[in-house]
Amino acid sequence: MNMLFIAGPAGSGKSLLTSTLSTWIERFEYSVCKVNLDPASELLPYVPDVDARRYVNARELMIRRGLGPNGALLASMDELLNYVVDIKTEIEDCRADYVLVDLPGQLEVIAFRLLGPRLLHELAEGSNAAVIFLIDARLVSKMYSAYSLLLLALSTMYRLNLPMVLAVNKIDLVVDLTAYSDRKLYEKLYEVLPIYKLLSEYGECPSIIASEGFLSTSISIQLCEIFRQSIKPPTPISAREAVGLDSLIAEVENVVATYKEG
Ligand SMILES: Nc1nc2c(ncn2[C@@H]2O[C@H](COP(=O)(O)OP(=O)(O)OP(=O)(O)O)[C@@H](O)[C@H]2O)c(=O)[nH]1
Ligand SMILES: [Mg+2]
Repeated sequence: MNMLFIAGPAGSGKSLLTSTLSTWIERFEYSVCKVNLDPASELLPYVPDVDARRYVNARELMIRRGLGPNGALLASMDELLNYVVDIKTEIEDCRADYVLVDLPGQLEVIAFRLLGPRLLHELAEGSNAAVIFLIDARLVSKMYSAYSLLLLALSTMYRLNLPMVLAVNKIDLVVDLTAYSDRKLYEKLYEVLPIYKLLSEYGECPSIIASEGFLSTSISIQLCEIFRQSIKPPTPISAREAVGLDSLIAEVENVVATYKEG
C-alpha cells in the first residue's frame, strides 16, 4: 500500500489535489482510499472514504470548550490520536493500492507538535509512505518568499522524518498552460518563479541571489547551498487542470525507493 500525505500551508490546494490525484490514479486501474484528516474542514471537493470528522469535530469542540478556531484544531488533533487505531482499521479495510491523506493546512499541528508526527507515523506503519508538500505558485514569485516556504518545507521534512516531494501547485495561475510544451513550460517557470533558479543546478548561489535583488549575506548564501543539497527542484503541477501528476507520482516513487535504500 502506498500512503501519500498531502501537506502544505493553508490554501495551497491539498484537498483539490486529493480529489484530482485520486481520479487520475483510478484511470490506471489502481484503487484509491481518500482520507480526510482535517477535523475542521467543511466543504471538500471529494467524498472521503475515511473521515476524521466522524471521530472529532473541530467546530463542535469550539463551542463545547469555548476555544478559538486555532485552539480547536489543535485540541481536535489531540483527540484524534485516541482514534488512530479505528482510523487505521478503516484505511486497511479500504484495501486500496493508494491512500491519499488530506492534511490540515495549519502546519503547526502537523510538523511542530508531538501529535502530528506520531499520528502520521502510526498511520504510515507498514506502507510505502511519502509526503507531498504543496507550495502555491503565486507565493514563490519572489526570492524572499521562496526562502521562507523552503524553510517551512525543510522543517516539516525533518520533523516528520518521511520521504518528501516538493510540488509547486496552481501553475495555471502563473503561466498559460496551453502555450508551452513540457520543456518550454519548465523554462518559463524558471523565468517567472525564482524558486526554480534557487534550486536548479545552474549558476552559483551568490550570483543568483544578487540577480533577484535578494539580501546577499553569508547566511542567505549558505541557506541557498543547503536548499540545493537537500531539495530537488519542485515538481510543477496544477491540481485544477490535472497537469504534472505523472511527474509527481514518478517523483514520489523515486524518493520512496531512495529512502528504502537508506
Ligand atoms: N487555479 C487553481 N486553483 C487551485 C488549484 N489547486 C487548488 N486551487 C484552489 O485553491 C483554493 C484552495 O484549495 P484547497 O484544495 O481547499 O486548499 P487546501 O490546501 O486544502 O486548503 P486548507 O485545507 O484550507 O488548508 C480553492 O479555491 C481551490 O479551487 C490549482 O491548481 N489551480
Ligand atoms: Mg483542505
